[in-house]
Amino acid sequence: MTESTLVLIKPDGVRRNLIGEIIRRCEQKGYTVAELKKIKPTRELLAQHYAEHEGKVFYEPLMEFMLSGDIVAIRLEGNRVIEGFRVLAGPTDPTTAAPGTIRGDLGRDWGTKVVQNLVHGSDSAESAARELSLWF
Ligand code: IDP
Ligand code: MG
Repeated sequence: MTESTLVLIKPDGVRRNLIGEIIRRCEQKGYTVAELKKIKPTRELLAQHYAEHEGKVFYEPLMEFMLSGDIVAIRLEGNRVIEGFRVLAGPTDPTTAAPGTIRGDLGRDWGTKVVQNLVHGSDSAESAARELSLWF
């Protein structure tokens, strides 16, 4: 059964003109861009999206970062795309993310309070369903 995941190109990716490069990697892998939009989300939407991180030290910097510019939201489709996009993205920390991954190839530590790592990808089927209904 084909599944969908939510991919966000975060404000750092949009500012650095990496929208095309990130989508290229998804398409080259064989996944399909089913829906796509460029938006400036509200704080309310982001608070729902990142509800699991409320109260953590990086929560407020994360909210400010995600509010700092446009975001591209994508519904990416394909068999096992939830797991597959997380592998394409690489782990959270771009300094140690392996070369070959989006975060490993395109990201680095910029000395900011929140890790700027270019993309978000849903981490489970439950998260994907919840997040897709928030953003689309
Ligand atoms: P993920 O994006 O790899 O799923 P999460 O743990 O869900 O990582 O965290 C959401 C976002 O919050 C990360 O992508 C990153 O931007 C930021 N973040 C997570 N952990 C830290 C941290 O320990 N310090 C600073 N920022 C963090
Ligand atoms: Mg996460």
